[in-house]
Amino acid sequence: MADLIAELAGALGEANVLVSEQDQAPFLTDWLGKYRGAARAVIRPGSADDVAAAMRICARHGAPVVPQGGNTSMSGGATPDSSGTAIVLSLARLNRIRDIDTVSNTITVDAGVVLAKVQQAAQAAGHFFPLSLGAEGSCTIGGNLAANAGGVAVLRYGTMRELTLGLEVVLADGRIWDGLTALRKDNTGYALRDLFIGSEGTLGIITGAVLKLFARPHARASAFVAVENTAAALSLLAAVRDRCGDRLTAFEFMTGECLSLILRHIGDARLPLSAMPQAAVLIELSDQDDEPALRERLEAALAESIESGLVPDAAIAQDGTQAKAFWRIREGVSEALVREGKAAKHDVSMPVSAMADFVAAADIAVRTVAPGVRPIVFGHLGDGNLHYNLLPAEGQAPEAFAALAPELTRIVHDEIGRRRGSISAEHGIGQLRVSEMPLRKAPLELELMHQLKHLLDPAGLLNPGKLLPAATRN
Ligand code: FAD
Ligand code: 2HG
Ligand code: ZN
Repeated sequence: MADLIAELAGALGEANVLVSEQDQAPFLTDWLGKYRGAARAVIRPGSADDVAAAMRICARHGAPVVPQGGNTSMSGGATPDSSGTAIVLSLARLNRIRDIDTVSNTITVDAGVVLAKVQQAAQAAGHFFPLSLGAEGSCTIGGNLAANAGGVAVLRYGTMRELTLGLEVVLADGRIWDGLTALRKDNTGYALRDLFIGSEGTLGIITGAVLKLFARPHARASAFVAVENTAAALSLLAAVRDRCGDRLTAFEFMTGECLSLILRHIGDARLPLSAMPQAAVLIELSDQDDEPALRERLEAALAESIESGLVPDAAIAQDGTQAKAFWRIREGVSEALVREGKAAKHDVSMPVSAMADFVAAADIAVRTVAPGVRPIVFGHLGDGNLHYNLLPAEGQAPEAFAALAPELTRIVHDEIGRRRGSISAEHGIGQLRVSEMPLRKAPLELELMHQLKHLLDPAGLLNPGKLLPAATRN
């Protein structure tokens, strides 16, 4: 059999098969700097047909394939293991907007298109694509789909799954499934699309997608609101929802510790309140009304909460620049955490009604085991999704904290289990959580997942070591 690398170079062109250490380097570590892998080659196909050809070659050679989009995974999902046997398949060259249909309200794109480019294309066509997250300048639609990304507008528009109508997927054996339909109603059997969304590159390589477009909101109103704790934030959520209904687009929570961290590390972040609060919420409304009317509505909702004593302080953005400054704070959290040190990260979800109790219980439990540990808690409160990050106690050696981290994670996830929550709300299982799957998933659920994996990838070549633990493979 001809050499794997030579065959790939023959199919994709030598320039699209990267073998040198220097060329491969950016593809072999993750955004958080937690994982470092090795690869036989990084390949850069330019079309779905190229991906299919590459998959056929890899299947013949039994070479594992790690799909990679923008490489912003928070769970090490796009980083190969250290064996050096994998082919990293970058979708970056599949970067075309294929079609915008303003009657059907859909946009059809290659999987490697960067999210921000899709947002811009939708806007240029007078429409709106609502997925929005801190990494939107570099993450790709394929990665968003494979991770079923959430972000800051899920409250109103749903996760990536809810924003998707059709998919094009290259299977492990190189066949192309053309499921690029733009149908909003199709009851002709199992929803294969939904199988691939959230599959983290373990069932197929997504090469294209039909996404939903929405009416572009004409008005936005944003407020940065102090609250005393998670329970107060939840009461505020109910009050704002009651007053503003579906206009409520984002409701992002941050504790005071989280805000202090951001101000310490993000140079251009400024707190828009008179003093550091116990916690704060960034609220955004959007609709088709005019902006002053929407701002008035938000002001009225907040005035009631200020009067009732629920809200000690609040700032309402008077223009787009101020609103942007509010969002700069929220979007600086991940970067601030990285600058502070290695956090034990948790991306958990639970019923919204359980959140205040969860935070109180988890804070006590982790402090019992690790006195001085610093919980940095923030997230998408309206979705029942918190990012419960733990930083070492001041002055604690990183190695000492790293040794404690698995126990802290067990404690946090036990609290989540008690509330029937999930140990991954939006970042995926990747390699970060894979060993916890047998503990946190019902055996029947895991068995069915393994059977589906076996059906679509019998040789186990697609993103091995991610999502499904090898030890429980049937
Ligand atoms: P990658 O990191 O390249 O890959 C992610 C996973 O998808 C991997 O398992 C990979 O193998 C697989 N994959 C990639 N492309 C394909 C494809 N075409 N076909 C099949 N599998 C593929 N996530 C949220 O949900 N909400 C947030 O608010 C959020 N904020 C973030 C903020 C920052 C600063 C960062 C760094 C990350 C954030 N993330 C968030 C995490 C991450 O999930 C998203 O950034 C994004 O969805 C990943 O897209 P990507 O193109 O970078 O995918
Ligand atoms: C966010 O909501 C992301 O900002 C990243 O999901 C969360 O860094 C994190 O823990
Ligand atoms: Zn998030």
